[in-house]
Amino acid sequence: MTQDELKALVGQAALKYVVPGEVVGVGTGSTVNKFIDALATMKDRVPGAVSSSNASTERLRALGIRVFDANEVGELAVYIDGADEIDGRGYMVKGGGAALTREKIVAAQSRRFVCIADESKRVEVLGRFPLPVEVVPMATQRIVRQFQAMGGVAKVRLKDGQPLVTDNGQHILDVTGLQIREPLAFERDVKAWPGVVDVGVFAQQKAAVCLLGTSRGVETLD
Ligand code: ABF
Repeated sequence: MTQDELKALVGQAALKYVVPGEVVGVGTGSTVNKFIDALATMKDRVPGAVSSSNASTERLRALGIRVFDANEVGELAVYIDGADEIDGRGYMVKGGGAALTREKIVAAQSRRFVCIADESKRVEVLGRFPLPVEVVPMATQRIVRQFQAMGGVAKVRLKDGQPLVTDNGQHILDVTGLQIREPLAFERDVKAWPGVVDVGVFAQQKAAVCLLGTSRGVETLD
């Protein structure tokens, strides 16, 4: 099966975690787009969704699924989102789609985080994928130096030759050269650096369940 077919497989499989009658938390990325397309087949059975990005909001609305502001609803039953890397404990690197801050907010508002990914995202140790960090631009160089001090190389993510601006109006650093063996401590420490809006390590808000698309079918890690 192609990677796209594996993403569709897990996007469809995630439907069984959607609670009829409840608003759904929706992440960002190409795998989540497959879930959104699948969710449209049962849109009459849910009131709508809370979205983690403008991109997901546009796709949901285009398919006739109502999008609520996070402050309009209470706790969500489930949050469905992808990942760039996931280790054996359900800790993840996320943010390849530049939506990590809102993804973590919606994940925190949800009772159950269900991660959907193709098997290429499974790693032993987090860090091979460049770690996304959302930063306030004025703090960029200081944060670059802090990552340098731990052996990381941080680069501002560009779009059309200019710094990418997130949905929150901030910038993204992508950090290579890290091996994140203690995701909980790493997330806690980096999140505390002045100027860091959020870091793309999801350890506090890790997935309760991971649906992994493999050539043998969907593997459920929980
Ligand atoms: C999103 O899903 C991002 O945090 C993560 O980068 C992305 C994975 O994208 P894709 O499903 O397109 O591989 O949650």
